[in-house]
Amino acid sequence: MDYSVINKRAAGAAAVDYIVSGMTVGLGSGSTVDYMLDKLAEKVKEGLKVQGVPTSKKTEKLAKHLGIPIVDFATITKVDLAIDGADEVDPSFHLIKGGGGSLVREKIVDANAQQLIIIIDETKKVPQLGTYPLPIEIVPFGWQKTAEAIAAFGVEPKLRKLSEQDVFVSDNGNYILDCPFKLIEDPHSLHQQLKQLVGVIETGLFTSMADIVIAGEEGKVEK
Ligand code: ABF
Repeated sequence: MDYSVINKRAAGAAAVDYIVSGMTVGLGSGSTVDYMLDKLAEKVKEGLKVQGVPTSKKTEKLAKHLGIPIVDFATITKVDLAIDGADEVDPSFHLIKGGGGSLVREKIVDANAQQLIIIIDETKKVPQLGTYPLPIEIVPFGWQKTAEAIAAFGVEPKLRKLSEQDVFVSDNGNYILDCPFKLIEDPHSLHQQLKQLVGVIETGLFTSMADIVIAGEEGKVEK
C-alpha cells in the first residue's frame, strides 16, 4: 500500500474519533473522506448513532451502501461537525478545494457546520495556495464570457472536461473552470473578487473555515 493511502486512511480514522453519538455530520467528498466513511461505518455497526449530510451524490451513494444514515437540510437543525478533504492547505488553514468537483455543496455543508475537520495526506500542505489550479463553479450559459472575466486576473481558465467531447457537469448542473493562479497572495481577497463576477457561483477557496487539519500519520494540527 503506498504512503499516500496509509496517510489518508490514518487521517480518516483519526477524524472519526471526533464524532460523538447523536451528531449530525457533514460528509465531504474525495478519496480521503471515503476512507473516513469506511471507519465510520464500522463504528455505526458497533452502535454509534450518527446521521450524515453528504456533499456529493457519490458520497451519498457510498454512505448509504455502508449503512450510514443520511439526512438533508430539510430535516436537520444543525450540522455538528463536518469532515472533508482538500487539495491544498496553507499554514493559516486556508484551503483550495474542488478537485473532485463538489465544491459548492461542500462549502454549503462546511460553512454551516459548527466545526470543520480537514483530512489530508501530507502532500496537500503548502506554504502558499495556488500551485493547484483553483476550481471555480460557473453557470454554463455564457461560460465563455465568465472565463474571459476571470482571465482578466492574469490566469488561463480551463473548462473541466471528462473527455475531448464531454464537459464535466457538477451535481448542481454547472461547469467548472480550473484556474492556475500559481501563487495566491491573499486567498480571501481573491475569493471575494472572483465571487462577485457575473456567472461565478462559487470558488474553491475555503478561507478561515477549517478548525482542525489532520494530516495522515503525523496526527492532528489544531488551529
Ligand atoms: C474534496 O476532496 C475536494 O474538495 C478535494 O478536491 C478532494 C481531495 O481529494 P482526495 O481526498 O481524494 O485527495 O473535498
